[in-house]
Amino acid sequence: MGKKQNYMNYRSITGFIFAIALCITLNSQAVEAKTVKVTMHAIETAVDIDNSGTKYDAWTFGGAIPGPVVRVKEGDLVDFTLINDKKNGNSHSMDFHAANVDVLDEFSPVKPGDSKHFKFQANSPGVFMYHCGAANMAQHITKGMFGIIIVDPKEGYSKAYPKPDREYVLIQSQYFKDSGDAMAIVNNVGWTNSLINGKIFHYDPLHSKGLANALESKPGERVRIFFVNANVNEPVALHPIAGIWERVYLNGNPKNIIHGMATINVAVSEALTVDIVSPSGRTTNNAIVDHTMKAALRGAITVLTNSPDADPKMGKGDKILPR
Ligand SMILES: [Cu+2]
Repeated sequence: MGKKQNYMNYRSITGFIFAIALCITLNSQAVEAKTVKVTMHAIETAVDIDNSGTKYDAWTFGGAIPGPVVRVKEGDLVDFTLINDKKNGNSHSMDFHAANVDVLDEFSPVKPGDSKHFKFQANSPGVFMYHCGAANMAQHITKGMFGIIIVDPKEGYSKAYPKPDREYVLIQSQYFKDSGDAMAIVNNVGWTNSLINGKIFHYDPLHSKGLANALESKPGERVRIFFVNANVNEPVALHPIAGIWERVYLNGNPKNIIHGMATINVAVSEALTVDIVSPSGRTTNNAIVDHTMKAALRGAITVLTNSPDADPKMGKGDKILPR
């Protein structure tokens, strides 16, 4: 009898210790992952398509092309709401490439005046496109409904994924002057320009006749670029003229490293992270281009100036996507 009681006590004590250990483990996981609330409004509105103020009837997330930068940490729960403004003429939807969900449920279209709420856990680190998937999808994307979600790795920076001095988001897309003809867009007919973050030659002072500001860094700094190919039909040959991609992280995942690339091919809808380190001790410029000439000369040229006078705020905080 006494022996049995001792055995029972021993069992309940080990069970108790095990339960405490489990609680501590679960709690420490819960503390790490956050819930990040993201609300976007689908807004059909006119926007500037170049640095001279040429207007374009766009469809947007939040009133600008591209939509807002969403930035979370690996493991975070994204709590997302899409509100389709009742003044809009079209249904819209949200397709996050960082989500593992149901295309017929979470990504379904939302009528004007309605909203849609869903959640997903951002379990893959890297960079991902998001876009509207409502029909005709080619038209909704070229009209401006796309953006980037950055999922920072939970391990943080490391030797393989060093802390950059500056970060920039560059999102390339195709511009069709007659964006009312959805089937022409599908067939790539009438593509007149390339947009970088919503504008033709957005950060190219030379081609924008002095109206543009180049991206900035200081000599010798590591500049990290989060790039998205939001074209509907054209791959991108991403090349930094007068430089080399010191590293390329496919899909932005720190585990997918390629070293010393002059040009990296970026598929339609693909996102990736590239690092460039300029020579120290002198001022230099890079022209980050889609080396596919029909895209470069349509607007896909971005100047990065590496100078001691670089604005210390550029490429940091909300200046990673200069509007
Ligand atoms: Cu849409």
